[in-house]
Amino acid sequence: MSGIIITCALTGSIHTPSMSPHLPITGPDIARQGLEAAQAGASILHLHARDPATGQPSASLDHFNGFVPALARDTDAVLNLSTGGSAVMSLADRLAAPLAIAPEMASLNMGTMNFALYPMLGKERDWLHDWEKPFLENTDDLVFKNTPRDIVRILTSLGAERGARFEFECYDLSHLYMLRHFADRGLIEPPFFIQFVFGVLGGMGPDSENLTHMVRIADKLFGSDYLFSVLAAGRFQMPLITQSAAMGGHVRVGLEDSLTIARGQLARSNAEQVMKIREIVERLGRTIMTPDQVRATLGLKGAGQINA
Ligand code: KMH
Ligand code: ZN
Repeated sequence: MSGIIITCALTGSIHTPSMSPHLPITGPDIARQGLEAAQAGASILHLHARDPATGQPSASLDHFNGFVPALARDTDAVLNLSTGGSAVMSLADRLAAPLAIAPEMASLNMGTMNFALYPMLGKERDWLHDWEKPFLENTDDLVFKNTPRDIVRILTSLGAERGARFEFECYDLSHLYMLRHFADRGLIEPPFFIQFVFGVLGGMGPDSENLTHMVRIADKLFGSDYLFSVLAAGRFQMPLITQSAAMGGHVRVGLEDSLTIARGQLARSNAEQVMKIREIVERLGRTIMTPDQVRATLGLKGAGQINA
């Protein structure tokens, strides 16, 4: 089977500081964990920013600049900035830092959806920050807005005008048809790097049957014009990304998507998850792709073309 791309999503905007002491919050922490993840074999680093004082998801360019220049300097990994930010942010806020940095890659969420995080409230805990519990509670009335007009705005401003290519986040079957729609409009060029997202309440569930069906429909819609990767939330991460690797797909790990390394055991770092999936996929006979192999495969503009 072909080489395999390991993406690592370092911190995200889903988990809150009280859930794990290993979730990187400050610029130096994110930079250090990103370097370690790249050294462990991650060839794409998917990046969100946080307020270093409170751990809150942040759209601030200053907060992104707390780690992006260091990662650009110290790794050759592909830097992939989130345009999803946090579902509570406006699209203008979500786009501010990616437009300034003009990364090689960015995420692009292929549909408006519920993004319910309140099930993570679970057992009572000592919250480190006042914002955490209401942030999670209020996701019972939260819409993650990604209309066709929003998608065109991102494709135009970040893609056409700044040369970014995309990790298309597909949380549901319908998102594949939305992606096909934009291909039919000539607004996206293959190869399409499609991230199948499992286990977010509001998107499809983490059933292996859903993965095989997403591949079946993606094959029908995109033929050889796409590559698929898989991310899965929480305890479903390793089983589903292992299935992806066995099917010839690619994988995404990282504390953005799951805080654990095994059932009930917190991962001590992003790199620990990278090392675990690397061992699994190499035993399956897959070879890790280097960042430059990823650039050649996905048609990326090159690390020297970003503002970092
Ligand atoms: N948080 C993941 C479920 C984005 O950043 O734009 C999907 C994601 C979206 O990473
Ligand atoms: Zn993300």
